[in-house]
Amino acid sequence: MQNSVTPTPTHCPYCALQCGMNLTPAADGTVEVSERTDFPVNRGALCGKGRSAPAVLRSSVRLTSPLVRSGGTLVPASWDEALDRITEGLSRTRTEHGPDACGVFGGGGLTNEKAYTLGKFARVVLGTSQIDYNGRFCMSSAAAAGMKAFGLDRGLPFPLADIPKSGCVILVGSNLAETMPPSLRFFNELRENGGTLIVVDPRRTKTAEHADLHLAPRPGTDLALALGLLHLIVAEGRVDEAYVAERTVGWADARAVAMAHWPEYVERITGVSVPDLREAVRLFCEPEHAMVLTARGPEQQSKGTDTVGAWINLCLATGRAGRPLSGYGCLTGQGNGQGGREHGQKADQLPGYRKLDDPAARRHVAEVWGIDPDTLPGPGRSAYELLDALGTDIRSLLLMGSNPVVSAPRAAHIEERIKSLDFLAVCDVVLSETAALADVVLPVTQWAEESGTTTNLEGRVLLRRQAITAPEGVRGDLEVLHDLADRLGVEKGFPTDPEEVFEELRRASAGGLADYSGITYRRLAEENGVFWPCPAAEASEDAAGTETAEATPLDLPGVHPGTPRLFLDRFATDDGRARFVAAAHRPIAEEPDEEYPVLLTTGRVVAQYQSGAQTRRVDELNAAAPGPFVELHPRLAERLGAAEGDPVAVVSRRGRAVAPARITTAIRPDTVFMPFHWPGEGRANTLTNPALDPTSRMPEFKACAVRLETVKP
Ligand SMILES: Nc1nc2c(c(=O)[nH]1)N[C@H]1C(S)=C(S)[C@@H](COP(=O)(O)OP(=O)(O)OC[C@H]3O[C@@H](n4cnc5c(=O)[nH]c(N)nc54)[C@H](O)[C@@H]3O)O[C@H]1N2
Ligand SMILES: Nc1nc2c(c(=O)[nH]1)N[C@H]1C(S)=C(S)[C@@H](COP(=O)(O)OP(=O)(O)OC[C@H]3O[C@@H](n4cnc5c(=O)[nH]c(N)nc54)[C@H](O)[C@@H]3O)O[C@H]1N2
Ligand code: SF4
Ligand SMILES: [Mo]
Repeated sequence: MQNSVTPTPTHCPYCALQCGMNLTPAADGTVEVSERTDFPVNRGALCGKGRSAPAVLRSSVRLTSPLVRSGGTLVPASWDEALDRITEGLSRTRTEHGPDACGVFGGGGLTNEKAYTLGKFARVVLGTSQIDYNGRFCMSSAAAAGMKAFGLDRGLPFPLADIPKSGCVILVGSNLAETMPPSLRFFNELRENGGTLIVVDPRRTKTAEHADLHLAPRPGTDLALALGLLHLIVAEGRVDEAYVAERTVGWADARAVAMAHWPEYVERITGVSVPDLREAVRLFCEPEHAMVLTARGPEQQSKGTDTVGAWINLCLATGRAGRPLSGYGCLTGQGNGQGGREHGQKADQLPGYRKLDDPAARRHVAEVWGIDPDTLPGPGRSAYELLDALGTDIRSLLLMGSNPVVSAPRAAHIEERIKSLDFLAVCDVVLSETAALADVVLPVTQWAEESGTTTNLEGRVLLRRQAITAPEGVRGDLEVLHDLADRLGVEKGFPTDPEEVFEELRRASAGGLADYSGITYRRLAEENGVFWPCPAAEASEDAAGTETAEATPLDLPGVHPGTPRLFLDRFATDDGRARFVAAAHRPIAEEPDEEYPVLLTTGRVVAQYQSGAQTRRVDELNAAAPGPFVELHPRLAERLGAAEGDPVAVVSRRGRAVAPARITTAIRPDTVFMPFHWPGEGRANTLTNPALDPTSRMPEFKACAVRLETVKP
């Protein structure tokens, strides 16, 4: 902590870029953000959310006292009373219904230390298998596809700085000009260097405006699109046969599936013309290096895992994975979307990206935790399934770092499930829509008020440093978990110092896929982040077939430099080869019909973040993005009889939402788009379909059937 005028170098609380910034506390109690140019991801640039993040530190918008429900309303209470109430609530559920009736729900915004401790708390203190987190709604399909294809899942297998040196990048369903604005620079530099950018999005987004080629498929048809491109790659003789033979498995089956997807058939399914398909193949295949990057567009589908697999196939067939300046990557979303899924808050995982059903993994982690491996619960339900079981199988819930009343699919139903709980405790910095339903709300410290590590979309582990002192009345999440563990009879093993937690996490992750054992707070501070896997010196066998970093200040014998680039020698599978997937096109879970003839897709705008719990409390962001809207094509608007700004009702089988029309030719005429940042009447998730991907358990946020109605004033 620093109180002098020296700025503290730290990182933004929001998205997966984890932009570097400097914070300086001012005399009037506010905090000033200034440029931090030494961090290579953003080199000083910030988006409006990052610049205005200190506004959420003000006491006027945040919680500064615990709240407990009394006579139906939430009233301020002491920490002791609030913690006692949570202890009682959880203990009663456990006694009456067994440990699995206690649920825990986490978030990809939590630091590695918090995510790790939350997973340990669930399994060791509560003894429950019922823990999952909002990352399941985020990039879980890409994670599953990456594991299948490469044996390892890390957002990008290379630093962002490699992008300008590649020859072509296909961005599938990412609107990074709005969702990660400082990253646009890398794509503009790619084009300045003579490379090309292809954007695949049903809307001509701000990102698509920077593209050399924009393909606008019908939502939910990315799998067919990738198969059509692979078909042309084969038909035009562009397969790298030597690479396929040497470094992959499963080509014959993948090839057979692709050959059944003729360009004309794919055009009919996707709406992307055959000449555009051919042009995309030419741009992708001609340069020596090329990349495919996916984001939520193709991933948030009930076939997201196969869809991402089909895009990975394009890299494999053309020899563009595990080679310099080439490869497949997923643009993770939340500040710690990557690390949050590696250290044990996911239903089926233990720290270090270990599997909960692997006996060796259980033994290793149980030893670090000082428990008998037989007492470790098994895998639990996925996020939507967990929320759907609230009030029935799961009677009490501890929630940290998510606002599902706004962000879960089929949100009105989930809101009812939450209300039917016997007991709900929420730790948050603000009174979110979900916190407002709780029996106990605990006010916690925020990014600038505490230290901790996050892992950005490049797999770069970073140190966020405390820059200011938290206001009186709030406590850290780690302190909350420590105090609850203590009250629930586990006095040891829940330290409140993040560095102490990290030291334990290092040991727990040692030897796992996401090995952090060679990383220390000191290194993170000195090296501007370290890429995992980074085993401790004595175990520095190269797990992932990787190239190690350029010389660093700590490039000493016995110190592993970290792994900026993965798979250059071999993939992380047992035999070192990547796996093709062979999956044919299939429709979305809910195709439009006579009653619901239009497709709804959902996503983000630049000035709001997620459920909006934080950013809806910042005036300048609200001025830029004041509320929900329904984006629709002029032809659809005309048929409906709606003019710009008219309220439009969007109705699905799950419910009805109303928001003003925003009419634009930038969207397909068969599709409407709604951002999901707002609660209430305009809540997009009232409409969305919780159909789940069979592997990743990701809900289909990106496509469902709706009808539009005008609303009488
Ligand atoms: N401003 C802002 N930035 C954010 C966030 C935020 O809430 N606000 N959230 C952060 C998080 S957690 C995440 S996960 C990332 C998300 O980052 P992105 O994935 O870039 O965000 P989205 O807007 O959800 O989706 C991207 C695009 O997918 C398109 N799309 C819709 N359906 C389909 C489809 O079927 N196929 C294809 N190919 N595209 C489709 C949408 O039109 C949209 O433009 O952003 C991070 N950054
Ligand atoms: N329709 C539709 N729905 C979507 C999506 C979509 O594209 N379309 N995208 C999905 C995706 S990708 C995501 S990631 C989810 C995100 O949706 P949510 O999971 O709701 O994410 P946030 O709004 O970031 O919620 C984080 C909450 O935790 C609080 N918080 C922040 N930091 C901390 C902390 O350190 N400790 C504690 N205890 N609390 C903290 C914040 O104030 C906020 O209330 O939404 C999903 N929902
Ligand atoms: S792009 Fe992401 S990390 Fe960077 S300032 Fe904006 S929200 Fe923060
Ligand atoms: Mo996300």
